[in-house]
Amino acid sequence: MYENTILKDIENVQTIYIAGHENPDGDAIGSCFGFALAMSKLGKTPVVLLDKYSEKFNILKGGEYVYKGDYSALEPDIFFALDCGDADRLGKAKAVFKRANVTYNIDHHISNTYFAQNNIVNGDASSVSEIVYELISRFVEVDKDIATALYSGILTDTRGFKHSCTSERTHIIAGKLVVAGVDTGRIHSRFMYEHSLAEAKICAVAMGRMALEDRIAYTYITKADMASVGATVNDLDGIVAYLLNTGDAELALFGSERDNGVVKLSFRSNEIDVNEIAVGFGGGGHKLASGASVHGNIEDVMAAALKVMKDKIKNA
Ligand SMILES: [Mn+2]
Repeated sequence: MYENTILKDIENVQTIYIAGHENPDGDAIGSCFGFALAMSKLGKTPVVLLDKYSEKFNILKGGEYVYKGDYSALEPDIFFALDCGDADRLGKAKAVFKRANVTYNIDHHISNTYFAQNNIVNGDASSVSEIVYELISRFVEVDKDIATALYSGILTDTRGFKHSCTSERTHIIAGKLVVAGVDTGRIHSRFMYEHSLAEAKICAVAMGRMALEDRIAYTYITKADMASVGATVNDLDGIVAYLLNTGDAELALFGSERDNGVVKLSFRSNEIDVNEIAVGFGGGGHKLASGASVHGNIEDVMAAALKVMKDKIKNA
């Protein structure tokens, strides 16, 4: 296992850089916080590089290590990239990663490009939070704060222990985290059910435009939609799952307009491989959950994605 390599690599350094993917989700945030708290327990100084994330995550410990300053002067001795399938997923932290002496890539995306010096990639793991638990529990006592961060990552990336990569091992680890003190009721309410007013309103806009064709549930939202209800990209997470929950749907597609003419596509599936579809659009992810960022007009990009999905479902 890699835990000895990690311990050796951090032995003579003080500051430990840790980053998740851009537009961080629960797994990116939970794994970064859990890892940072573990490093702090070892007497190290964690520096977490994360984009702006939903305020929901403010109940987790570890946020105090998020670096708010300018990235241009950072010269890391060691850098851990978490939950990133490729270096571009690091967003503006990518340049910092490139300057680091020692680099680690800890991930569970099957599309991972092995972009670091040390690559700990397990496509069968439910989440990076699960992998981080396996690593750090060998050299740190996992306390309530670490456990809560990692449990939140596992819970959100499996959408409540539901996705196919949820294994017996996932449940065993979750059990250990519960024993370490996670308040499961509070964490489930917070991350599985709670939403802001802006999330509810943007969801309503998206659902007003939803359609179901050939067992594909799909919809999209524009930047103007987000502005009209005061929503941000952090408020869009629940929409694609809601689409796939439609009784007759086998596949779900959600498109959202981003900056600079980019459309973010999210694909979800009950069984059919949507990683292949995302890769075809220059993205990737998991068999049943994937995404891609595509340049173009939102209606054209949606039509192109829908065509590929229809062909796929006909041949499935
Ligand atoms: Mn993940």
